Amino acid sequence: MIPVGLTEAHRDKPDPATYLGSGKIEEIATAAREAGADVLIFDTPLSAAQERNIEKAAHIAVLDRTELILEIFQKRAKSREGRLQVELAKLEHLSTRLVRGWTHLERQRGGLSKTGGPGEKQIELDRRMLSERVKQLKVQLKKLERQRDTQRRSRTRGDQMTVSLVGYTNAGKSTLFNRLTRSDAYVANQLFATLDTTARRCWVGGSEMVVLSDTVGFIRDLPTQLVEAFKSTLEETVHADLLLHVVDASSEVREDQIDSVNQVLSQIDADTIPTILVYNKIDRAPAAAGVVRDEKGRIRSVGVSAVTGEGLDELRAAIMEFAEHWHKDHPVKARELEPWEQAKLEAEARRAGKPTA
Ligand SMILES: Nc1nc2c(ncn2[C@@H]2O[C@H](COP(=O)(O)OP(=O)(O)OP(=O)(O)O)[C@@H](O)[C@H]2O)c(=O)[nH]1
Ligand SMILES: [Mg+2]
Repeated sequence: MIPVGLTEAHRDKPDPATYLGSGKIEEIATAAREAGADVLIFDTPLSAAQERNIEKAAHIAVLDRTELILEIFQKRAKSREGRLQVELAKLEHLSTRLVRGWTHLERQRGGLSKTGGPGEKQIELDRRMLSERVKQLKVQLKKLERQRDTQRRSRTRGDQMTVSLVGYTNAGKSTLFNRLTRSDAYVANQLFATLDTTARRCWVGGSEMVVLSDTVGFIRDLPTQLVEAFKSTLEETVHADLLLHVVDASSEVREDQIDSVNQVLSQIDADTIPTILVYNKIDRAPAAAGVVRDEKGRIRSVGVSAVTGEGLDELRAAIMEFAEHWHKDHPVKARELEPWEQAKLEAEARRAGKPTA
């Protein structure tokens, strides 16, 4: 998709039928025709009726914000689970549209006849096929979810803290993940580069390792259908002992982005998990490296650059501090390690990002 034009419109109250006024729609339609555009994208959710009415008035296809996000997710989805989750979200979205179209038809008929015409039959059929497919998808996803659960249990040995990277899309989570775990998760200057959760062991100090997960990025007004469909991927986050909330410190709207992320976190019941704010990209922001504490001495935020590596030692130390507290609540029987076990642990730590001094 290549953008060919951008228009802003200010209205106190959106028109219930067409969202914008007819003059504005006319203006946009003309601009779109001149630019040779194939589709109009609205950066706001539209009702099914609004979308249809604008399409009719402007003679051009219309996508709303929810549909745009769904399209991008569909492009990015690579794993089987990711593809199924996106398909589910799209169908759930479609079904809300069909239902609306349905009540719209019913209203037109004024409730005069119970036996509908062909329009009604078609919608009924579509709806039945849709709900069949939705059922299938949910069964398949449930199966994958159980596998994921088993994997998670086998990964977390019980004596290792789990840490999840969360944050606005494009904040630099995957870059940080790669840097901390010496891996090569996909990094790109685009929205929703990551759709699947990856987890690796990550060394944070001494012989301490945590399980670090890289997750899907959030965005303002993330469609609820997507949050629903991605629940099992997001579960990884919900089960974490600690969240690193990665923020693009160089963004002018970073505070809004923090709010949006917090909103999604509360949607998935992850807002009570201890969190460190990680201000990333300080190489191009006026933010400082290092730890900021609140008045009680608790860690609030850490400034880092995942690209230059600045602040990463402090970040590891901050995680280590949490890990020490965590171990107090999760004691395991300690015993003296054999030399070969010590060597094995050391090798593991090096693979998990411990620098060779
Ligand atoms: N200057 C600078 N750029 C960074 C830094 N960290 C990440 N980036 C860039 O920011 C862009 C996004 O990075 P990603 O790691 O893919 O971001 P993400 O948070 O994983 O994004 P999603 O997976 O889409 O949610 C890439 O172009 C990175 O190179 C940093 O510390 N400094
Ligand atoms: Mg990513």
